[in-house]
Amino acid sequence: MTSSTLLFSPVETDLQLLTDNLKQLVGARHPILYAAAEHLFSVHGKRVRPAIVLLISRTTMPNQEITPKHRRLAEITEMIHTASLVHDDVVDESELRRGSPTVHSLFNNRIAVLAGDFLFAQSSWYLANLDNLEVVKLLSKVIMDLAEGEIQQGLNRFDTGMSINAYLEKSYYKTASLVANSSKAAGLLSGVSAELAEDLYSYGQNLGLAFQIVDDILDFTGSTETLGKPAASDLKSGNLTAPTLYTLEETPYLETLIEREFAQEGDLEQAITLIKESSAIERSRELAAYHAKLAVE
Ligand code: GRG
Repeated sequence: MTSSTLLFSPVETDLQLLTDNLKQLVGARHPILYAAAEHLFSVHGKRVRPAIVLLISRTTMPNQEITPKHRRLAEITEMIHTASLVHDDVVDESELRRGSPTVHSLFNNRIAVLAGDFLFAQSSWYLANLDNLEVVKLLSKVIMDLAEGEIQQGLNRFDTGMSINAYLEKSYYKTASLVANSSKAAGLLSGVSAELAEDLYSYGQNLGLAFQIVDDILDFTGSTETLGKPAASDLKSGNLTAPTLYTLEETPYLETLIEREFAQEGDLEQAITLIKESSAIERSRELAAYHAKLAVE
C-alpha cells in the first residue's frame, strides 16, 4: 500500500462512489461531447482533490456520514481539475494523459476545447445548486486562477531568468488554489468557524504547493509507465520548474541548452543529465517538505 492509498483509506469507498457518480453526471446531449466527457471519467487519476474534500468532511463532522453536499463538492473539484487537464493537453499538444490518449488526440482540438468548456460550465451549475454563495465564490475564483496560472506558464516558457518565487506563484494559481479553496469550502459546508476555515485554506495552499513541487520532481525521476505521460515533458515544453531553476543556479551551461529550446539533437537528454547530477532534485524535495510541514502546522 502506498502512502497516498494509506492516507485515503478512510474514504476509499467514497472515492469509488465518486468515480461511478461522475460518469452518471455527464449531462452532454450531443453524442460526441458525451463520448469525450465519458472517456475522461472512465480513466480516473489519483483523485487527490476530492479525497481531501471527503477527508475534511470526515474530520470536521466526525460523528456524521459524509453529507450529499460534501460529496457534490468533491465531484465538482474533480470536474474542474479534469476540465483544466483537457485544456492543458491542447495547449501542450500532449498525446497521453493518465496512460490513455488525450481527448484532442482521440477527437480533435475543437472537441477538446468544447469538452473542457462544457465541464467547466457543468461544474458551475452543480456549484450553484449547492446553495452556498461563499462556496460558489471560492470555486469560481479557482477557475479564474487556473487560467491565470496557465497564462503565466505560457509567458514564462523557456524563461531562464524566472525566480523560485515566480514559480511558486504560478504553482499556486495552477494547482494550490483548487486545493486551498476546496478545503476551505469543505469546512464551510460543515459549518466550521471563520478561523478554522482560514486554517483549512492555508493547509490546502501549502499541501497544494508541496504536491506541485513533487509532481515537478517526478517529471524527472518517473517513467511513462508511472506518470501516464512521457518523462521530462515539462522541460521539453519549456515549463521550467524547481529542479530546472535550482540547476540553473549551479550549472550555467544549462541556460545555453534551454535558450536554444532543445533544437539540437541530444540537448534535452543533456539537460536532464545535468539536472539529475546536480543537487536540484534534493533541493526541490526540501522545498516540498517545507510546504508539507507548513500544511500540517
Ligand atoms: C479555466 C478556461 C480555463 C482554462 C484552464 C489549462 C488551464 C487553464 C489550466 C491547467 C493548469 C494545470 C494543468 C494544473 C494541473 C497541475 C497538475 C499537478 C496536474 C496533475 O494532477 P494529478 O497528478 O493528476 O492529480 P491525476 O491524473 O492524478 O488527476
